[in-house]
Amino acid sequence: MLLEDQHPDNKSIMIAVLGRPNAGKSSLINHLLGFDLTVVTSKPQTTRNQFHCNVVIDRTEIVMVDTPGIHATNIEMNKRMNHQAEMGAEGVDLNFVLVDASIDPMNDIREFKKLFTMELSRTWIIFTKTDLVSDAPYEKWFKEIQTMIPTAERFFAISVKNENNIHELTGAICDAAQPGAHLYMDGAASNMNERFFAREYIREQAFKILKEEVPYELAVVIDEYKDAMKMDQAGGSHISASILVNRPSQRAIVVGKMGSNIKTIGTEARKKIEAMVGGKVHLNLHVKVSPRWFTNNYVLDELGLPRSQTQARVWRKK
Ligand SMILES: Nc1nc2c(ncn2[C@@H]2O[C@H](COP(=O)(O)OP(=O)(O)OP(=O)(O)O)[C@@H](O)[C@H]2O)c(=O)[nH]1
Ligand SMILES: [Mg+2]
Repeated sequence: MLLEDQHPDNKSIMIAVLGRPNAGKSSLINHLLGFDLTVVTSKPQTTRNQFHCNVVIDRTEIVMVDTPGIHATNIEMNKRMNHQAEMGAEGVDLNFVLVDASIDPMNDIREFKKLFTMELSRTWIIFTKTDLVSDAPYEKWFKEIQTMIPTAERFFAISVKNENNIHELTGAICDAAQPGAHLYMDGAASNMNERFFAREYIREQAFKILKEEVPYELAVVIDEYKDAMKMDQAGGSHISASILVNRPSQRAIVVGKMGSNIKTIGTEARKKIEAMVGGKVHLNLHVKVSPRWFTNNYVLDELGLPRSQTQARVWRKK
């Protein structure tokens, strides 16, 4: 479709969805999309990259930028995750700062403010998980937040579990959208491709079944992606992926007794990838020990986590 062919009543808005790890950013995005595009788990630091998640309601295109939760860290990968969140907020029309209402929200927002170094443009504060809170002083919290984030213009107290204020939030987003062309004229759900989401869905299953530090010292890289549609290939798509771990003992945990863990990860991820591509998928998983992969530039680049410009300058000076 050509730009000039777009409907004259089209509206559009781009929103960065920001906050601390586990605040409910990806859950809210999936809820507004109406399907599970981005990965949600009960563990903090699930989202590692910033990317667009798009939905069109009536004639309004809403582009939500999912971002990693901002956290204090000395680990190279995690610094780059924080940088991804700041990149996600660049040039957007509106920021949502999500705050979990169920655990010490004011402490959470102070930490966020300390670690998020960018100036926030127009911002709405979204208190999340209100189903877990019986009575909370949202108005008072919001007033205090405004002293830290002067661009915070309003707040919503929501829950994706019981739909509290979701309808109101959706209406307010559509009202805030400005007349203009849709960015994704072909109706694409994301700026990331199926290869990216295949990687995410494999990692999601690993995050769900593995405990303690293993999920954080694990990454997935796609070694081969043969798309049945593109190659006109009967019998489905073929995907080979490596699950990288830091230590040999973690390899044994990921594989599990008689291969039980890797089998579950593979089966569950395959089902989700098949639903995404709308066809049969053959998924081969390998577990590889790659010591300290989370400090390795090549691996981090492959994972879509480039170093920040400030880091790059420091590196070049040496
Ligand atoms: N009870 C309740 N739980 C919620 C709600 N929203 C999210 N959660 C849960 O909170 C946990 C974290 O949700 P995510 O959406 O992954 O949080 P996130 O902010 O994207 O986390 P990171 O990607 O790690 O930064 C999951 O277990 C969700 O099911 C809610 O409205 N109510
Ligand atoms: Mg997330």
